Amino acid sequence: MELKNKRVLVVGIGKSGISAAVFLRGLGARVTVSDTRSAVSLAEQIPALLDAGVMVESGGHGLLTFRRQDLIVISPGVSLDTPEVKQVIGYGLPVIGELELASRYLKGSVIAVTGSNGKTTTTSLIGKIFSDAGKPTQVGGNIGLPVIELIAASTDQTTNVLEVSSFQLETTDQFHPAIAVILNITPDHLDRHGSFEKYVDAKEKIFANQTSDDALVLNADDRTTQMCASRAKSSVYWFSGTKVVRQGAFVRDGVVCWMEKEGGKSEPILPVVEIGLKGAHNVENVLAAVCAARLSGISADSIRGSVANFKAVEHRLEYVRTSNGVEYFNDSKATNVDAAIKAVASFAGGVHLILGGKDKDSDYSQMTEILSDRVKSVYTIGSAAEKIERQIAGVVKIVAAGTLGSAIAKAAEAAVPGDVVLLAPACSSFDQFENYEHRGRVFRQLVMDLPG
Ligand code: UMA
Repeated sequence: MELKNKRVLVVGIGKSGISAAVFLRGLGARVTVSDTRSAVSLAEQIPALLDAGVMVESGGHGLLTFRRQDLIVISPGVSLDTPEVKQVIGYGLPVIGELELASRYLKGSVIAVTGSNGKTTTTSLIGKIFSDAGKPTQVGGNIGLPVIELIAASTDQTTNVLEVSSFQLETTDQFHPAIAVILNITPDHLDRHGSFEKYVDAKEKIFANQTSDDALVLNADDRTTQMCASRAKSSVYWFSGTKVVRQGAFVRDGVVCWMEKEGGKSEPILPVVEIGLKGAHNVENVLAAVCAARLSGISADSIRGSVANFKAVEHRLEYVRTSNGVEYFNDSKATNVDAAIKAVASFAGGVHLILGGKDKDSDYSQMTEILSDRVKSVYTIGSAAEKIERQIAGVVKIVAAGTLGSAIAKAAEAAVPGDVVLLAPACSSFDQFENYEHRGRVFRQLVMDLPG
């Protein structure tokens, strides 16, 4: 679609919306942005947008603003169920997301990574493997840099490694990665998608436009991703931390191996002990990255070096410090139940676990087994605290801490040398923090301030 002089509305003035608006102005479109936040809370963003020739609507979405457009671009945080969006879709107006818009202009090849957990770590690791191997590489997407920001520097030789969320995938149409990775699919964002089935549908859009020339990398140990294979037109490669797969990456005798073709010869990549990340889920992330790298012709030796040198990403099971013999870990990115279970499973026991935040319609009773196995005490925080306490009652000692500061203080008091204090809250952060990064930074600071 030629966008010069076309009327385009961008919904949401966050990172994605600002990038989209400025980019669209560059294409010569007549751009309006609309946000539910007040002009006061957008005081930092509005002047620059006006300077760029963008019209701004703040304090709510006007239905008339929405109707008078040729194209509507929505930010990932904006639901397709937003009344104004729903209505214009009903009128037949094209509505796409920032990822779709960006991918129409992005040059080079795309490796896209989705999943309920592990996306950021895997995306960063793939990015490192590719750039270490000397390939022109860019990393972006849900990881924090809107894909639109990658367009300017992209060339036909660029590999664009994109972390893509269900929110971004939901509004794609032509998005077409050469390699798509689905790490796992477990319940998350049910408050936004309405049901697990709809969440899975959104995730599956990652391979909707793939052909037999493309590759789809799936987790052989995850029931929901296994079922994706039958709907894919691309070549499917598997990864597994527990069994040998026909075609893909797996662990045998403590060594990560790659099998290019069913019935072929498997190739050792690196011993599992060389992986510098904690937890079985991180072995899966490495296996997925190995698939993407070997499919792109990067040598086993080069992959080995990159993986061995790769350290935990901020807020993902990030080691903070040891104080009085107690280790502190920040997994603020464990924003759903499955991620929190995986985080706890990375430790043999003696865990003091901080849980809570804003609930996402989650079922915390799924944690009971791991709690009774490995956790000494749970410290609850935030608005989900009461629900969590109800759903895990009787399984483990529960301390109603209320705030992160109080939880850390109480855990530090109770923990003995050899124990672990872990922030893996299983909830989003928006009740008490700006976002999960903010929550993780506050955790780190409070832990650094502990005596000892
Ligand atoms: N807004 C409206 N109307 C609405 C809803 C929101 O106007 O109905 C406005 C808000 O007032 C706000 C703006 O939209 O001003 C925010 O837009 P946004 O939530 O899409 O935020 P961005 O800053 O554009 O960040 C988005 C992703 N956010 C979400 O998916 C919620 C970021 O992922 C991503 O890093 C960024 O684009 C760049 O691609 C964050 C995230 O939490 C990290 N992702 C979820 C996750 O990982 O679990 C999916």
